[in-house]
Amino acid sequence: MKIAIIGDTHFGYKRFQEDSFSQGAESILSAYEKAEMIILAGDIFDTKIPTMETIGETVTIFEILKNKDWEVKYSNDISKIPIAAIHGTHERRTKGSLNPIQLLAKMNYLIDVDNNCSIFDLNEEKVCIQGMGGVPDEFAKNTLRALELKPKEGMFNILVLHQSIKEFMYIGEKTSSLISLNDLPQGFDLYINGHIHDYKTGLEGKFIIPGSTVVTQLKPNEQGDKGYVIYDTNTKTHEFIPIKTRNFKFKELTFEEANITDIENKCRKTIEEAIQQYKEKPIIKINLKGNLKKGLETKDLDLSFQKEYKDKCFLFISNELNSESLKQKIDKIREIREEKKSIKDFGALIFGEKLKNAGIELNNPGAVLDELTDKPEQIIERIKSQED
Ligand SMILES: [Mn+2]
Repeated sequence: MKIAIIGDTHFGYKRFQEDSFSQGAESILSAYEKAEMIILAGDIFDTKIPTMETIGETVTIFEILKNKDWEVKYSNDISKIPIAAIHGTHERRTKGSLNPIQLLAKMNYLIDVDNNCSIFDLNEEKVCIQGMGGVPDEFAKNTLRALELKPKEGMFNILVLHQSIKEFMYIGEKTSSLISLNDLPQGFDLYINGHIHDYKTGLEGKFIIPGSTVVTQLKPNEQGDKGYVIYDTNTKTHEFIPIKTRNFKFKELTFEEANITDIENKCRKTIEEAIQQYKEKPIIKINLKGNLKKGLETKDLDLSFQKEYKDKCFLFISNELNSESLKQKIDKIREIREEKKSIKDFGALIFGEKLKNAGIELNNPGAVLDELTDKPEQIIERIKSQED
């Protein structure tokens, strides 16, 4: 079976809304031509409650998929088209609320494989797809364990995730709470992961990250080709299919005792080179680092020259000059935030212990605590209905 694997399309992403639709659609429609089924690895939409316009635009793209006479059949309901998906972290809503992937499933545009084992047939071949929709990274390990996902005998088994994975993070990113490849349930023939926005593979081709189809984070790792993957279950090999995307240039400029004109000139040079290099209005992100000449302050910097380029590129300049003290401030905020995070974990731990003492065993007390903080009325409703 030839399976197209498409990552984060982020339909409706505000900053580059048109790109999100045109580039996502290009991947989906190319997959429609080339593959026998499609897997979407989460963050199809950019938000958990997309606008009507975004839903409308997305439905228009998915509607085309219904035109094909798909040979691959969904075993539970052969009238459905073989598009499997999970929700990503951007689409995650609390239990009981309808997320946009569940909405598309209700509209028969796809099959939601979150916590669900779905079997797809192509003649004699059976492919079983199981998924875990995106959860906050600190809950990933427990949620994965609680689902107890196991491959099914006599089939080609695929697990679809949408998480940060320790082995694929960059230097400087915090990895201690992340799941690693070793935490994955054993025995699947193929692991697919969304969430990470550049194409990557691991486990000798058994772990595939297709990457996003649109630039959203303005990070250096988003400069590479964007596209999707076609995996062949017979040869157990895959191919990355690049799509036409808006070019993205990331540049870090470091200064030492710089004056204002130095900075402007270097910025202009970078911008003009990128405009020259790429024909169609590129995205340019410049990070200014280092320090200014003594006596000058960050506020003396005039970046109004940016306006001159507004028709030629999408320009983002981030000013981190003289940021020694600023950096310390950021570190402090980060520290507090991380502390908060661990307090949350700690809270889940105490909560779990208290419940245990009361004779209640929960697989994932963190998720219940999450629901309690996110949507307390829902839990209260549930308790009330049990009291009645
Ligand atoms: Mn994403």
